Amino acid sequence: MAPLITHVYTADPSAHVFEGKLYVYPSHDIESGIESNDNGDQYDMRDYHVFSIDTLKGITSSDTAPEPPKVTDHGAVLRTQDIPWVSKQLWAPDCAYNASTKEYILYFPARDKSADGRFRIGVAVGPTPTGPFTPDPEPIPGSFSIDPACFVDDDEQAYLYFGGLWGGQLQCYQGAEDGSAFDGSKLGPQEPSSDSAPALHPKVGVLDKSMRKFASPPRDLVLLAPETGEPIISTDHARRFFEAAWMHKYNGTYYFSYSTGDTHFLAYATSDSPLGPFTYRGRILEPVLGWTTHHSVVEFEGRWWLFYHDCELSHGKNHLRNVKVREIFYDQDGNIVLEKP
Ligand code: FUB
Repeated sequence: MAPLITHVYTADPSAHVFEGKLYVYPSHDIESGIESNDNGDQYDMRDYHVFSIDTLKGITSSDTAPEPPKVTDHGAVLRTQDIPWVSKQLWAPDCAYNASTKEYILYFPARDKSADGRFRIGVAVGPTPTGPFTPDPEPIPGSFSIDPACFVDDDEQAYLYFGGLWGGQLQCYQGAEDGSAFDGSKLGPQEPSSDSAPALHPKVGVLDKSMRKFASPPRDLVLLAPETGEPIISTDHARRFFEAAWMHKYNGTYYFSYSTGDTHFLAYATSDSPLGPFTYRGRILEPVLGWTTHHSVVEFEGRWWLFYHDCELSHGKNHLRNVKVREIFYDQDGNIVLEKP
């Protein structure tokens, strides 16, 4: 599959169907000249664009598109300078519809203006899927780390999944799963590393009716190894959570998918509850060109799609990425597979 969007660099695509149309909320990568490091400082994004796609019917197999889908760029809908609490780095966003208030809510992580530049999660609210979005003046109270993904269940209860290691700062909150204690000595590419220490878990917060606040403090979303029934251990880098949380539901089962970071897989785990525990199930995607891998899964026009990114357009520059899409399938046991069973 060729890059979906070629006039700007895009990454971390969160895809949703709103009002019958497919909308993609990605990061907007730019070259700002910051040297690459394991803290992710080179990901120095300053605004968000929203894109829409009327149909994906031209895509006839998993990785070819005789007629590439027409993608509309709705322009920059939110900028760093519009958001009072943000200092820099508008990272991977998501969007959700609040049916009770009839508002679209853009969720985004960014560094705040504190001395250590903590990542927090903000919201911006608008009347349509493309905004205009007005940011709340403060981040979501009690929010921390990166990569928010909002999942609204069939009963309209909304959940916010989030977290990211190393540059995403999740390791700074060890021992305080609700984010109430921050350890600045753990900033940077650090995490627990012992065969007896569990990996750090992603977080989930139950949102209140406004979908702009947590109803209760965030908690660990526990990921279990199927062979032990115990939490995945910290040295299991091929399966431990790193970043890029996403939740979807298929046939009544909750699918939590994520990036394994330094092993570059998109992995998934399943549960019968949106709050877990989740049991590791397998990989959705093998490593792509570029260090990061980040995705979303969405049903559209009766088919299931994986939106993801790689670095084809920039010939492999890790911080200049491009969004792609391919069809995915489920086998008879509910496993995600890339080829039609
Ligand atoms: O785009 C910046 C960061 O890179 C995201 O927040 C991570 O998921 C990774 O894709």
